[in-house]
Parts: sequence; structure tokens; C-alpha cells
Amino acid sequence: MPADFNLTYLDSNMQRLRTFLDNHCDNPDLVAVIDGLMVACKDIAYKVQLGGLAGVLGSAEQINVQGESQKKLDVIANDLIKQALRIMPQVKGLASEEESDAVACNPEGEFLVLFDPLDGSSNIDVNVTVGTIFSVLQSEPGADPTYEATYLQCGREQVAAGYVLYGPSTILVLTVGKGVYTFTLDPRVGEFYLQREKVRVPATTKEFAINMSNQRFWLPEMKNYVNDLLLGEQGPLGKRYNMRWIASMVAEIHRILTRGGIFMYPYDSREPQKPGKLRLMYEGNPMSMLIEQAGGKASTAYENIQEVEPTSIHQRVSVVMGSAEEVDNVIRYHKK
Ligand code: P6P
Repeated sequence: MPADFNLTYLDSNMQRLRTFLDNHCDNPDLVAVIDGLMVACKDIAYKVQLGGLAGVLGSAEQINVQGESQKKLDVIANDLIKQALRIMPQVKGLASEEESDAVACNPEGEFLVLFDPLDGSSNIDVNVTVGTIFSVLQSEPGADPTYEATYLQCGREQVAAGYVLYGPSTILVLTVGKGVYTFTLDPRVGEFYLQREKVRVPATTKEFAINMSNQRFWLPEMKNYVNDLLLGEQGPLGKRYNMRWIASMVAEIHRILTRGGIFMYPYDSREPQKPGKLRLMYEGNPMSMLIEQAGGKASTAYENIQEVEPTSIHQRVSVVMGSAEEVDNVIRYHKK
């Protein structure tokens, strides 16, 4: 252990999340929403860390609106976030992957919070990283928070986006439109501390993430692109790539924000009526805002994800995001 490694005391000038938000974010009501949301996320982190000891693993024995079987922690995380948001006067309404309809909170509120309470939860029983993804929109004055239309704003309208990663460390990654910042939770004191400022995604990469088992169901353009990735130096892309697939978008995007890469969940013909697996409003849009704020790109392969006009809260979208030059390669293959 390096001599200066000191577990006992925090460096006194480490910046707590609330201090950062007060200095960085122009809207104190948005600060309150983010700070309050983190109360729920710290509780989720605690329950994820306890796992089996808290009896929170395994199936909840129920199916959600997505038609997916819910894990106990999906339900617990959803309930914790709902409880936190509903008591905030700044929050007018919420929409969740685990809620079939939008939930009205406080009529005087300004903000709408859309979230995936526990992304990657199929991994929770095998102790692999999961996370909470959130997107914050502003509500038109007088807009009814029980109406789906109130939430159907394109990604460009987001005023904040982020995720909390429940991994070896619990890390908040956040943007309020002025760059991407990361904060690590010190569980000893229950505080998030600023770690990285103005995160940048490298423009190029040799690492791609896609579920190869769906290859036969992709469009020809995606098949051609991935085939060329696999040709390595001998192929038209001219370099040897490596592959990762964690089956937890939040973990894949964190890797890309940390060292670059490209993450893809493209359209596939397994369920032709669905344009993709991932959800636009609380996965595609918030992750796209983070990636673009860090200098990367986020596309459906045909258009910028944050320009997709939403038609329903739970609509799905094809996702290609990460290092800008690699996303450009995918777009080029889809123009041919
Ligand atoms: P597959 C998790 O269920 C998720 O929504 C994303 O976090 C992840 O990238 C993807 O689905 C994994 O999908 O088909 O590999 O299980």
C-alpha cells in the first residue's frame, strides 16, 4: 500500500455534491431535485451492497409494463425513488420503467423526473454492476402531470441527466448541461465527493460493445459494420478491436465515459414492431446527453437520439453511442 494511502481521514478540501451543485447549477430548485434523488440512491446503494443479507435478491414474482419479470430490487429501487420524489415540492411528476403510467407528484412543481430505477438488474443475482439512470425535464406551467403528453419532450429539452453506478464504488455521473462530472460515495459518511471534472470521451476507440447473439437478426448495414470490426487490421476499419458486453448499459456507458468505446443495441427483427430494446425517455435520452456533453456522439444510426420525437413514455429506440469517430463509422455504414 503506498505510504500516502490514508483510509482514515477525508481530504478537507474534497468537494461534497451539494457544495458543487450550489456553485455549478443556476437553478436552486434543480439542485434540490438532484440532491433529494441522491437520498434514494444512497439507500439503494446500501441495499445493493447488503444483497442476500437484506433478502433483496431474486425475483419479485411479477411482470412489469415492459413484459419483463421484475427483480425484488427493481421494485425496492422504484419505490425508494418514488417516495423521495413525491415529497419534493419541486417535482410535478415522474415516469419510471417500472410504472405503467406517469405519476403526478406536486402540482406546483417545475420538474419531471424520468428514470430506470435499476438498469441491468438481470445481473443483480450474480453480483455484477447495476445502476439508476435519470432524466430531468421541465414542465410547461399548467401541464397536467397525469397526461403522458406532458413528458413527451425530445432529449434536447433535458435540463439534467445522470446515473448512479452501484459497483465496487458507488459513483454518480451527472450533467446539468455544462459538462460531465463524477462523484464517488464515501459510505462511511454517506456523502458523494467530486472526483472528475469535465469528463471527455476519446474520439477514437478499439473497443466495441454489442450483444453478438443477436447478429442474425440485425439489419444488413449493422451486420456489415460488425463484420468489418471483426476483420481487424485486415479489414476496412484498419485496426484490431476488442469486445465487451456486460448486459448493463449503465456499466458499459461508464466504461466509455472513462476510456472511450462504442455501445450498440441496434434494431433487430426478433420483435419487428419494436425499433430496439432500450427505452428512449429514461435510457437513450439521458445517456445521450451525458455522452454528447462529454464530446461523444449518440445516434439511432439514422438520427441523433436526442432529436427523436417521443410518442410514448416507454417507447424503444435503437442505440449507437460513444467515441465520436466510431459512431460516425456506424452512421456511414447506414448511409451506404
Ligand atoms: P441483453 C438491461 O436489461 C438492459 O436494458 C441494458 O442495461 C443492457 O445493455 C441490455 O438490456 C442487455 O440486453 O439482450 O444483452 O440481455
